[in-house]
Amino acid sequence: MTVETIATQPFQDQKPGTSGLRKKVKAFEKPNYLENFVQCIFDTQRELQDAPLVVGGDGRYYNRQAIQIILRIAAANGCVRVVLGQGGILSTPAASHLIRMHNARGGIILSASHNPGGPDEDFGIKFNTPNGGPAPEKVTEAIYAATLHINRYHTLDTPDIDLDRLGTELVGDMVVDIVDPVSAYADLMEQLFNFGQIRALFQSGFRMRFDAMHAVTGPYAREILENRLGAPVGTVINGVPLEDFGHGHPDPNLVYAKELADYLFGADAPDFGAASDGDGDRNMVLGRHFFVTPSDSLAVILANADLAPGYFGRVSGVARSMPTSQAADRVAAKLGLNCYETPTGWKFFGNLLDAGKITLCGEESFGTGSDHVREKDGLWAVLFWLNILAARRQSVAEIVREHWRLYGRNYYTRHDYEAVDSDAANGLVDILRAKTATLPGQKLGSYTVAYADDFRYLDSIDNSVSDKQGIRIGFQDGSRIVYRLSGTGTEGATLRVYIEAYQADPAKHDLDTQQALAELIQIANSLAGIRERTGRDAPTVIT
Ligand code: VG1
Ligand code: CO
Repeated sequence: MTVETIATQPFQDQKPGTSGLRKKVKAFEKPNYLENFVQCIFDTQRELQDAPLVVGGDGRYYNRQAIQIILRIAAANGCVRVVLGQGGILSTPAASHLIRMHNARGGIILSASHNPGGPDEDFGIKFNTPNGGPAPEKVTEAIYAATLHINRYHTLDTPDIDLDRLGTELVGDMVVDIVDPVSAYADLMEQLFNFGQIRALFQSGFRMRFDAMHAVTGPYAREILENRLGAPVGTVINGVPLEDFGHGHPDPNLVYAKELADYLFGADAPDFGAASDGDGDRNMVLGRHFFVTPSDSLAVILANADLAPGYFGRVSGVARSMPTSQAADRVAAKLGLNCYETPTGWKFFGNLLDAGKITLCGEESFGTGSDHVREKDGLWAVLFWLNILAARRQSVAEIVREHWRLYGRNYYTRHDYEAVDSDAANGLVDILRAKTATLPGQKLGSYTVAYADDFRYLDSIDNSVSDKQGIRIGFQDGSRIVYRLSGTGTEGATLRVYIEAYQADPAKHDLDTQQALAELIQIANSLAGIRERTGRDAPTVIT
């Protein structure tokens, strides 16, 4: 088999963001765009040749074409074996699990996660390291540096392989093992949670709905919830993965998973509702007429971890991303567990998980996970909740309210301003950053600023430093306002404003969140001059 070496020109815009390189499909379809990036992965990660490489994606438009291109480049670069999900499909957590299970040297995951899919929408590619987690910044920076001066890539002149047939295919001399994307992952879940107890819960008449949003989790949820746990057929809705997610926005929040939210807040609401995103790593959890914020979900899971067999007596600590509410910190303090604050993005949890410093971790953006893989895991979180519900036999609302009585409530909201003019958004953050030095001690409304900075993270394991991770303004009573710009969008800029206040008094635990936080929201808007700078009167999405 002769390797072809093709001349190419660098692209200037291949810097990975919060979670890989995400662009419009049209950008990826440009000649050599994907090829360059993939070749740079091989140029910088030399060890990828020897052991298996795991490849799969969320099934969105361009997934199949991209996989054929990647397989040829992998073979031409001397990779000996690839483990590929059937049909080119792997949820992000399932890919992470396969990397670990096969002792792979890494993985390539194709997804733009919660961003819409289709010929005019988004695509993405991400490299994961042998621990199964998203590559840390030093790796993504090396790949990016290579993209800036690449002048050739290697490929083979071979026909496309059949991605749908389980078994072995050859691309040149490279073996491609096409595996069932679901079974190994479902087996792992069965080891972590008490499936017998959850089965009994369903038998008792407990009702739930899982909205797969026409994204990758459909087949996983059907196998686990309906086949292995005995939930009635039809529990999983929108369960067929589609290349454009049925024109939807596969982002499990109250705005984009409206069908599910309406059902859970309606007259015939079931006991439990959940949804996942495009690539299966996010989760939204709802009880009957009750929304659980992701920050609270992490805290409740931490407080109840002993109820799940895979976690009984072995939780060492927790980490949360900086903008995530401090609810989990309160549980960790009470239980005497380690607690870490990391920048936004799952890649920052990897070192802490690998070192055993933490067992559980989460982000306010509907991401929750543990050391079972090195990605956040949507279905895992849903199963953790089912395990808790099955063991405690209380409603979701009762469990969360009881949690607040015990630990206090961290009122929390995130306001997103999507597709804002990039210069305006950067200007807004620059001005805030400049203000931070003078803010401490100032009184804003009834709040006094305790500290203000641009978050800088020092990784306690490898001593790497990541700065400019978001403007934090902390008040004397523990309330916080955080501003940061999204690193996953593909159109203009997205400004995220995160607002949090702690309430210990149980008599004040049933307020509407936006009302409870009204004064802080006002302060956040005026301090940053959001209306004047972005021209927006209101956020695009409020969570
Ligand atoms: C967002 C979230 C972040 C998450 C990231 C990837 O990033 O805020 O918490 O880790 O998406 O999630 P940003 O930079 O847009 O705020 V996913 O489900 O895209 O892999
Ligand atoms: Co995702």
